[in-house]
Amino acid sequence: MRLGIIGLPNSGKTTIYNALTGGELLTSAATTGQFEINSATIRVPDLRIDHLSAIYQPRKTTYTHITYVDIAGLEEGIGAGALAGQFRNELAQVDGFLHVLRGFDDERVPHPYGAVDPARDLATIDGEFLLMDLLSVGARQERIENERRVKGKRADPSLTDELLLFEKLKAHLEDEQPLRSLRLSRAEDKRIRGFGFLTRKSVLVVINSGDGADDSTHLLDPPYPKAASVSIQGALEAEIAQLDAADAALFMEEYGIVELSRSRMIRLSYDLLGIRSFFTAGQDEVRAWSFPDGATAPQAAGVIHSDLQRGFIRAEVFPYADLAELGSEFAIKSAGKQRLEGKDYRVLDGDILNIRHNS
Ligand SMILES: Nc1nc2c(ncn2[C@@H]2O[C@H](COP(=O)(O)OP(=O)(O)OP(=O)(O)O)[C@@H](O)[C@H]2O)c(=O)[nH]1
Ligand SMILES: [Mg+2]
Repeated sequence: MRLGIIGLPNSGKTTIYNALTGGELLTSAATTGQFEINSATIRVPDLRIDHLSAIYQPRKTTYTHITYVDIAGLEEGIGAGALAGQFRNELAQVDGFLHVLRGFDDERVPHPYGAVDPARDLATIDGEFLLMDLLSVGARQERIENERRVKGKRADPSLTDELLLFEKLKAHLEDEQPLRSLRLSRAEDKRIRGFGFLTRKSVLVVINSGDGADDSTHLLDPPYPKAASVSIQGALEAEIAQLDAADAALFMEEYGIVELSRSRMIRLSYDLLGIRSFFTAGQDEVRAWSFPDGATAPQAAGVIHSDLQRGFIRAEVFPYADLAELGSEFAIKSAGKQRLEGKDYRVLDGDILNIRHNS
């Protein structure tokens, strides 16, 4: 899973990226501002895994991961500018966005529009993305119409449906609504997935609120679905991310920080993407696996290994919540809480699975 970090110049994208990843990338003060992309894969903190690890005492503990990509250089006008194609490619490839809005005031750091105004900045980039999607929709429509003209009756009949669907997308975008708020059938959604429309992707709005700012004052809820918001003292958390655990604890105490926004941000971005986790647990390894919401037991088994999906017989299942309550796998089994599930079972977030299979 890849999340792209976007936002206006000097909003603090690289700072937030550093806070998330503990990286030591140079912030814009020292880079050229050219097209530049950095990415880092980090583990998703999960208290359930910590707890499972304490119960099973495995040789190895494995968390799920998420990749953050720092995409520099987003500005008003990019939608129609010279780099638009290359930019759109990068943006289209991520699974969702982390949209950084500048909330901090600092005379030494110029704001592209002069004054701090997170709501305006959100609307600006949302507007650019609408425009980029509108251009992609138009380009596709043109291609379809060309094909129909050239091939006449030999043209694929499904192109007519596609043209209708794209008319619908266009009308919605022209109404200045992001595609994430357009209701589509499952088939329609699948049909447009490959186009990577920017306004259809989930977005976590992150307000970089500045030092000592009261977290709650800057919260800004985006006016569309598949979105959430969170605020963070970016510069401060980026510094803390460089410290070892003991120093970080001291630092947090000194500044009166109870909880870092970092973990909340990672969890929120994970949830926003609609990803769920199931676990496998034993003496060798306790491990979290991500799967898409709604996956069946064989599909979940396939996340572990394709052989397990092919040879799937049944899954032994019990929920993490039961284990947390009863304390051990032995107690789960004694209480009759372990179930045997077949091919149609839809795996739930927090299920602990043992796959029985033919090898
Ligand atoms: N005072 C203050 N300065 C910050 C904060 N966050 C970032 N900065 C500073 O703002 C400047 C820009 O931050 P970056 O993280 O480089 O911003 P960016 O969005 O990556 O910028 P570009 O990559 O050029 O688009 C740097 O000098 C940071 O040190 C903050 O919370 N408070
Ligand atoms: Mg940057």
